[in-house]
Amino acid sequence: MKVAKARQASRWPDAIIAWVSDCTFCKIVAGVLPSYRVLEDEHTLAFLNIRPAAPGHTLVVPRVHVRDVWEISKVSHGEVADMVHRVAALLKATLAPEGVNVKHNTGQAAGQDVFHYHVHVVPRWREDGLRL
Ligand code: D5M
Repeated sequence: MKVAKARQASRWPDAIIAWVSDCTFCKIVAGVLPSYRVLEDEHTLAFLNIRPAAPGHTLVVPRVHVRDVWEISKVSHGEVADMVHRVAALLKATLAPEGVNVKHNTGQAAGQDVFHYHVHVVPRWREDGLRL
């Protein structure tokens, strides 16, 4: 069931809608799937990646379900960008990386695996051997 349609069609609480949704990140946002929350605000959530490319690899998502960069609104994109900026600062202060990758995949062809818009924030160190 598509979350946006379910929201329009009912007055069910978000957690129940997320429970019946097939979207993993909607479930995380609603708290019906566990995650390690790094930061959150009214519009966005940042949590640790379950398959981290590096220590501190964080994902930033809008709370609303939106598929990819082609679907996300300009406003929501700005809110996610703001949270990415905060997460990058937090990672710098806590893990002291020498760099950071900020990355988004849209579409299977580009490597998108979870179809709820998300941005990867990956701390980097010289010679960490990562190929992102
Ligand atoms: O990245 C999707 C990312 O989502 C991938 O790196 C794993 C991560 N993932 C998948 N399920 C979970 C849960 N349950 N918690 C945290 N992280 C998760 P993509 O850009 O779509 O390839």
